[in-house]
Amino acid sequence: MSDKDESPTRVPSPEELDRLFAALREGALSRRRFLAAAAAASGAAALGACDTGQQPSDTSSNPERIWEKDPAPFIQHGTNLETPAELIRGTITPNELFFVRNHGPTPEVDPATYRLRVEGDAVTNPLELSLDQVLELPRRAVITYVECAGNWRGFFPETHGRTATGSQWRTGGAGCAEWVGTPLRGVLERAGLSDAAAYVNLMGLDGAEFSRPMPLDKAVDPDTILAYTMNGETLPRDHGYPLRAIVPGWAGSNSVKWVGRIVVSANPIWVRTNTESYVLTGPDWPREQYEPAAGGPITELTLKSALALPWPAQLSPGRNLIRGFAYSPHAAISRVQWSADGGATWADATMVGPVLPRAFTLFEFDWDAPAGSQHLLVRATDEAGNTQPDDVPFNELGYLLNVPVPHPVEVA
Ligand SMILES: Nc1nc2c(c(=O)[nH]1)N[C@H]1C(S)=C(S)[C@@H](COP(=O)(O)O)O[C@H]1N2
Ligand SMILES: [Mo]
Repeated sequence: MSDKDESPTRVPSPEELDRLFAALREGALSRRRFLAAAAAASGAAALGACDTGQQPSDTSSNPERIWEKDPAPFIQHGTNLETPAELIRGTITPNELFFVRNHGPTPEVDPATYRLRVEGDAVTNPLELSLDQVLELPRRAVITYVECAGNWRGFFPETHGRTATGSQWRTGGAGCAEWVGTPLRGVLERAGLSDAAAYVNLMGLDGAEFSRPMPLDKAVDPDTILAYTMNGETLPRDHGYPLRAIVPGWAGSNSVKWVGRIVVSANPIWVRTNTESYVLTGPDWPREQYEPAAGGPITELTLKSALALPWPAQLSPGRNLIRGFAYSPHAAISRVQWSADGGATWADATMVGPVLPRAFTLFEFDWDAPAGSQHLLVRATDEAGNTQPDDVPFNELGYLLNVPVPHPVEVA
């Protein structure tokens, strides 16, 4: 497994990864072997996959056809697919590698009969639009990451000595893409909002009937769009074909997939996803304050940075080029620091590639790794002056964790 004459953190070229995906599709490479090969191409020694205790997937791991995409490269959590962080190698996450957070199986929506309906007590001119009509509306392209509010939840035992309820994601519940669609604002304007309009609920066509309300202010932000392409391709089914919301900087649950209905109301709209889930609960969030929700509904995400290495990683002693990615919902990343001594001393990493607000920003640094069990810490700062905190209060459902978590590295 350890091919020591290769730099252990070499990032696979887009061509290499394309070749692997092509071989996988043609059946020239088994699904089981794909993960090992992809990890080997990134110098990752397939550890990320092995150490989850999960089998690399084969067809039997997608029994009810939960996803359209091939689950092989991913770490699976029920109906969700986590991107192995060592495969993050650019600002843009390829569609094949983009994480999937599904409350049920990916639905098949017929574009011919698809309709987007806009209605509610604060709508003066209820609308029904066909897909063709949506595609004719003004276009806007947005490069932004989408992140599940529960990303990093799997670190709570380490940071707080307690397990939070839900899928135990490490750092791969986020991805960054270029989305093209039409601003939600324009659709709402066509539907004519009354002065009282205050809340907007986006509703999915999946069997889980997933929906998530947001305040009007965010719905009319010019960058909140209804997207129909992802990285230049028709929106993939797993990511919401034919139409999904993209709500930059806010918890992924707001970016409702397979949107079929939009309800605008003068009053707060309470559904499961803003009363029972996607709320901050626990001793630090007194319930009474948020009735009828069990805690404060999550809106904006938190600033984070992560290493593009398997968990745990295996490296050779001596000089290693370490890479990672950072992102903030507030502003562009301005600084990334790293520490190999538990945070006693920090050095600056170098940012590489585009530095865009609300997008993955890549960084790298050289580490002269001593033999033995080591830990690496990274910490990002954004242009708005936010830095990853040393400590955050616990919340029972395990959202928004962003304290720097020591990344285990075996150096041998
Ligand atoms: N209709 C619908 N939309 C949905 C979901 C869902 O299960 N159904 N999951 C949400 C959650 S919790 C997240 S984090 C994002 C994930 O987007 P992705 O699967 O495209 O990565 O989709 C959101 N939109
Ligand atoms: Mo999510």
